[in-house]
Amino acid sequence: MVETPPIHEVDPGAPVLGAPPEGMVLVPARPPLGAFYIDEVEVTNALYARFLAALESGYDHVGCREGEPVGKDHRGAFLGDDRWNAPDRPVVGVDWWDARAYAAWRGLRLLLEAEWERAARGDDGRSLPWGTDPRPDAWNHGQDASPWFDPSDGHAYTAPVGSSPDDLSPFGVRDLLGNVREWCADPWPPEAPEGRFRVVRGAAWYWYDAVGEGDLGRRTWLRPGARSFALGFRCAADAGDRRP
Ligand SMILES: [Ca+2]
Ligand SMILES: [Ca+2]
Repeated sequence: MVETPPIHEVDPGAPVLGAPPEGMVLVPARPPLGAFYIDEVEVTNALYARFLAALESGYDHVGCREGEPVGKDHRGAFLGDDRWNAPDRPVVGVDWWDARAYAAWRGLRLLLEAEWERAARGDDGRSLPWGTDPRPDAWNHGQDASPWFDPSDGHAYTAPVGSSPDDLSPFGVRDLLGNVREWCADPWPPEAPEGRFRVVRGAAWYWYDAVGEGDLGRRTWLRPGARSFALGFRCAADAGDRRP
């Protein structure tokens, strides 16, 4: 497993050069995408709790309010449920607005779907992190029959982030295949800039993200206000030098 990364403040107006911010990895440029940094692991409950604490201490998230429903407090839907709330597990029950607000608080942003795709599938467009052969023991997934979760991979529900050593992308990003699905920035359908839905990528520990269904090409979409105990997110930032 990977230790929960510390929080980092990144000035979005400044080019980010050199080594990636701690807790993030660099994905090199491949036109039309520039180089970008991406969280190595899904945003954890520990980090999200720091965002909630900042809100309670008066942090004004005015910069992330465009289009946001009025009065949101950004508290996840399952804060009182011990199955999901260990500090090292991915935060779940957060809607798209929550995810975007958290990213803005860190000085980061949500991933474009194309960036998620590049980070996960690498230069060869692989369907699974290790290639093409299904490996049911290698990632945290569910099953397509009741009770919908599958503990045979070592985890019935969400796993501590980075618990599946082989769910590792060519660039060193963990759990893009499984654990929780992840909000992306993009509206869906893409031709509608203010589309009714937002793109969700990856599979998760629950239900239809069964081992036979889940691969890195999996895309779903949900209304931006949707919350799920199988849905979280991670953050990204431009790597200002656009180096190859
Ligand atoms: Ca599982
Ligand atoms: Ca994931």
